[in-house]
Amino acid sequence: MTRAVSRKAKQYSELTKILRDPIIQQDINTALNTPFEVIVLATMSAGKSTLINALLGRELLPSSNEACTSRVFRVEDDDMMDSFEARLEGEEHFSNWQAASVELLQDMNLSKSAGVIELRGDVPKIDNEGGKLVIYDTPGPNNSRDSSHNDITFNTLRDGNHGLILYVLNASQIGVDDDASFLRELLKVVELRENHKDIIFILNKADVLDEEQGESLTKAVELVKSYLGNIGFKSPAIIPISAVAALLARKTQRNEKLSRRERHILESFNQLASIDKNHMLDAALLPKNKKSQLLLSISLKPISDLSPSEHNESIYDAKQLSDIEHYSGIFLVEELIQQKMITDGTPTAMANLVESLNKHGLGAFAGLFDSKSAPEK
Ligand SMILES: Nc1nc2c(ncn2[C@@H]2O[C@H](COP(=O)(O)OP(=O)(O)OP(=O)(O)O)[C@@H](O)[C@H]2O)c(=O)[nH]1
Ligand SMILES: [Mg+2]
Repeated sequence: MTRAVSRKAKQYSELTKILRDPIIQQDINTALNTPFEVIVLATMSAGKSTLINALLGRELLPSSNEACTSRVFRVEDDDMMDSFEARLEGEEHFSNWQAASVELLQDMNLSKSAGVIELRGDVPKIDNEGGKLVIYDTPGPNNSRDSSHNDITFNTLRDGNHGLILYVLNASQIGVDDDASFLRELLKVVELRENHKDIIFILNKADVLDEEQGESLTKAVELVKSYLGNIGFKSPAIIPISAVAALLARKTQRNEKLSRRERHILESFNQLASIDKNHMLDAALLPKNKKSQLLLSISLKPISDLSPSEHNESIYDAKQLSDIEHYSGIFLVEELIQQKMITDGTPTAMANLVESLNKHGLGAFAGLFDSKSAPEK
């Protein structure tokens, strides 16, 4: 062992003793749990809430084909929780945490107070590495019946510090006026503020395109690329997905009951997935190396289990449901979020950690967390 390595090993062991102090522990936990914030934006009914529900693997956020979300929902990922809880910000304080259900969240969404609705629980496919994932659902700002939606969404965007913006486009309405004006406003905010790091465009409802009728997904992605380019988004990353396909597959994995209509839709996704499960992923537009690296990570992931309940009534096996998830394109969105958390979130969390060590007069240990000087295994 070189002298430098033995010095570091000694420092690690000294640090372990100091770390038993509960105040220091709490500060370090806070630093390591630095939020990595993802904000989901789109005009009304593009599928923001459905996409987030797909990421949660269950139906919680209210969604409908009319103007729906009327306030900001803040979802905090907690890897240690096995169910979701929700609370509502009132005039003076938050309500108590309650077990989350779609009914409770619908009531909260309709309640008069204007505060944020908070949710916490485990976002199943994302590990809180490099920070703690926080996802914001926002109201579509183009609601002519309620102009407050525009203010709510833009204030959340301007005030936030978002590691990633997911902008959802509706494949059945590419290039409509409301969307173009929202995108122009978004571009202004992004250009003015340094706290918005990256945008990924999600082409949702890609399942509505009928390839046999000449509605090619690859062409739709090209169309979106030139549409975004004309607005001023150069070299956009565009990921086609079907949030509904992902959500229905995951609800079935969890043994949640589907309506007759949902079962019917799921069966159509099952058939599409069995013909070509890579349809969405192939059409995704990302830098070539990045895309092959993401696809490789996806191919190495294990198949999600079905809910262990003996009464899992699904007519599909675990492989079929995993193929529908794969077909939906959701894995690419999840892998991108996860990698972004690691590459962008980790340095922030480490900087916060070093700051908190300095605050406790432990600056001498900061070098242990600098990847360049840490001893190799
Ligand atoms: N075919 C299809 N329909 C979808 C998909 N995702 C969402 N939808 C439907 O689109 C409608 C609107 O979805 P929401 O998730 O409520 O949309 P939103 O963007 O949250 O809308 P607001 O909250 O009003 O801004 C619902 O009826 C969804 O079932 C999809 O991938 N494919
Ligand atoms: Mg919504």
